[in-house]
Amino acid sequence: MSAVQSISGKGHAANAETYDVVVVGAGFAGMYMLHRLRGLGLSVRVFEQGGDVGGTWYWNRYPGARCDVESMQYSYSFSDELQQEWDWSERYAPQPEILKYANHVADRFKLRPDIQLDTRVDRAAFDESANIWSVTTSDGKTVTAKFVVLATGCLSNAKVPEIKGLSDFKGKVYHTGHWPHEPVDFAWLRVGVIGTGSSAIQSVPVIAAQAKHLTVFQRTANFSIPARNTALTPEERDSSRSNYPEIRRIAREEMRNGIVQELPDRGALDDGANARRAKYEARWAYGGLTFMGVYNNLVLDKAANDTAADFVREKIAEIVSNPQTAKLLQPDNHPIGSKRICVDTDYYATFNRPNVTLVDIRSNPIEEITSNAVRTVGRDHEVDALVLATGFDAMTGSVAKIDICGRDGQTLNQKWAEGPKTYLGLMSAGFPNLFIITGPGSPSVLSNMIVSIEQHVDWIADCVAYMRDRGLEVMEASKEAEDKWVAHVNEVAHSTLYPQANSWYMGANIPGKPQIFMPYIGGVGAYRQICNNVAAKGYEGFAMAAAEQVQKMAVSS
Ligand code: NA7
Repeated sequence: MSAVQSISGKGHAANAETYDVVVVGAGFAGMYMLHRLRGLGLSVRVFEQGGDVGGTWYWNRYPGARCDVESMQYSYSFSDELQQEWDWSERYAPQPEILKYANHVADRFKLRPDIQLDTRVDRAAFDESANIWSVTTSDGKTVTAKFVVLATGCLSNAKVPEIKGLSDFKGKVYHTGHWPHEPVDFAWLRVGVIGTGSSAIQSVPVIAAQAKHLTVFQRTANFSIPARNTALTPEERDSSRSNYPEIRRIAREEMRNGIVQELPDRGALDDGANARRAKYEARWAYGGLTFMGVYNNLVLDKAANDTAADFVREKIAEIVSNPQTAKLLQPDNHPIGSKRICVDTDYYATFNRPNVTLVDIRSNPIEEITSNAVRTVGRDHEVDALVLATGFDAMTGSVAKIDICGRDGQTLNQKWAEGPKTYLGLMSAGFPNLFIITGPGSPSVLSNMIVSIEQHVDWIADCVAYMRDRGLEVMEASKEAEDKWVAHVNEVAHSTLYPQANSWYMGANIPGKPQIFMPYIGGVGAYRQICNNVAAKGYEGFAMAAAEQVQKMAVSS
């Protein structure tokens, strides 16, 4: 039974299918959104560009791909049966297992009948006279819906670099974010990997073990912490499962990044050199993203940050035998943690292998790619296959690919031309009834994504139910609330060291993209509280309309 009975369909093709909600994307966000909306009795259509569910885990199937958040925490919490029955095999789940989990969720909750695969959403246009969205897909069809939810993912628009001659290369070219579904065999091949972000750091050790020779082209060295990945024992799984209510609560409410960890009670300079070193050693031995949680001021105070950065640089020098290679691998142009810290298995040690070469393309840039080589100034590096580990047009790229037209004919791309503007990351003024999951202006990529996805989905579902119960038709972020939020996001970001790096958080990896710090850095706990307070005050900062009546809500301060 449809909750929004008043859809008129006025002005639209008589035969257009009509839904209460269209969801774009069937990754973890889109699947849970579908589940929640169906639970409200709404009619929902999910369009997914890929050939199956799973989103980022469907596309990112490069060798060595795995989550950098521990499995027992990178999982849905909305169903206790689900979290009790699923067995994660390793501390950090490999991509095939996460994809299997996504498929299990789709089957277990019978989501598939409402998901249309292999279908890209090309256009969404809001009809102001009917208060309805028309959504046009790559199969040439148009459907209408009261609400549209963009569950398009933050890291799903793979970025192919504009390097001269790339199309002339005779060998195979792969992008880590768009990896083939068939097995790729690098045995006996000379392989080149361009890029040294998280995807390269995970794949380089695996490719090096297969390839005849591997050449890694590095523009910016990155900080990486050993994962210390290992099989999970039944006891470890049971321990998490029996404590899940508390683990999930702490992740949501008390942690900045949605990952349960011991919270530091002091800054790096409050300890003497020996005590500090002992703490860094302990976290290095423990492994993983929580390294940045040793002290409470590592992303706030450059002097504090330097102590952690120096420690990791020393570790790199200890691991890598060739001093020149070690020096190149030591990051020197950004504070540690200001780019997403990487988590690896044997990355630095891979450069001790006789079949691996590191090429510094910062001081000696790639000039072009020829039919069989990557040409840097004065040298051809011959390769048989190329792996582009060059990242994504993050956070906004997938949204920008859809032609989204809001009030007064304005497109979202026009509105965001100087950087994304949202209220709470959830809505953008001028685009009524259009929600974004983990969009710019929310903690999103700075957090355990599943924690942030569940929070947004629950908030959106509750909001739609609130509107239904009150006969409200249209909801829209107010310009004033949005401006204040954008200023707040910016202010919080600039009180940290994050903006000092040319990161994809800033849009700095895409030529011409406005450089604005996109995610909200205030922490998932504080952010959740803000969103809850907004809802408790009748969706403060949003305008809501019932029939012809528009209630202008007070603007959040
Ligand atoms: P990232 O982290 O954006 O890394 C991309 C890498 O590719 C990075 O080293 C870039 O160097 C390099 N790059 C990008 N364009 C070029 C060109 N044109 N020439 C040479 N090198 C280039 O993407 P990942 O896929 O590794 O990881 C993304 C996130 O996914 C990660 O943070 C995790 O959250 C999961 P640069 O730093 O720009 O000098």
